[in-house]
Amino acid sequence: MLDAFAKVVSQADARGEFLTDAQFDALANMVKDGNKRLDTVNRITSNASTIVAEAARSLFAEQPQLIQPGGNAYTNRRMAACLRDMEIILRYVTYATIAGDASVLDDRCLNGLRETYQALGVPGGSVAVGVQKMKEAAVRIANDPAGITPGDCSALMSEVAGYFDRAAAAVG
Ligand code: PEB
Repeated sequence: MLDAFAKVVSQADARGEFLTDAQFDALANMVKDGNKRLDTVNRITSNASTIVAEAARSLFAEQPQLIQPGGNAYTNRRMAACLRDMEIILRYVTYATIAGDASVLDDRCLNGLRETYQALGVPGGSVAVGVQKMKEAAVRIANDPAGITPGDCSALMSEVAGYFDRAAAAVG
């Protein structure tokens, strides 16, 4: 598990060289915009249940077979497992965002997840749709200019969106 700083250090050390200008600039920008990152993670974290509920409602409205008898979210046990899975994935997206690196998401959440779903008979494509819906809700909430010093968060929002896309691609 790496963060953006440890990643650059391990890359430089593998070459036996000092940090390159490009590596240094990327980290300097990350530090400069650090409050945006902290605010983003704070907002997603404190709205996690809203993000999961909104995405799940929208998924089940689009794919009602999931909540009908025989569906993979039918019965409260499966529904609870489904909501829990979405929350776990969202939690790892917040870890990747604060770290500025996807490795925690890859190593601790996504590695083997597709195979797990295949073994359980859970439709990975539907999980991927749920993750995309969490992305929409999370970016909307994180990027809301209300109640915060306004600024350009486009690069950070694409980074966050990229972590959701990575999760969706890992299971879909
Ligand atoms: C992954 N999910 C489930 C299980 C595991 C995971 C390991 C089996 C064990 C259990 O039921 O608890 N666990 C989860 C995860 C990590 C982890 C992401 C990462 C670290 O440790 N059903 C649907 C939707 C979808 C869904 C498409 C979006 O209809 C999910 C939610 N996951 C779902 C369901 C089960 C499950 C288990 C329904 C239960 C399957 C079953 O027992 O039939």
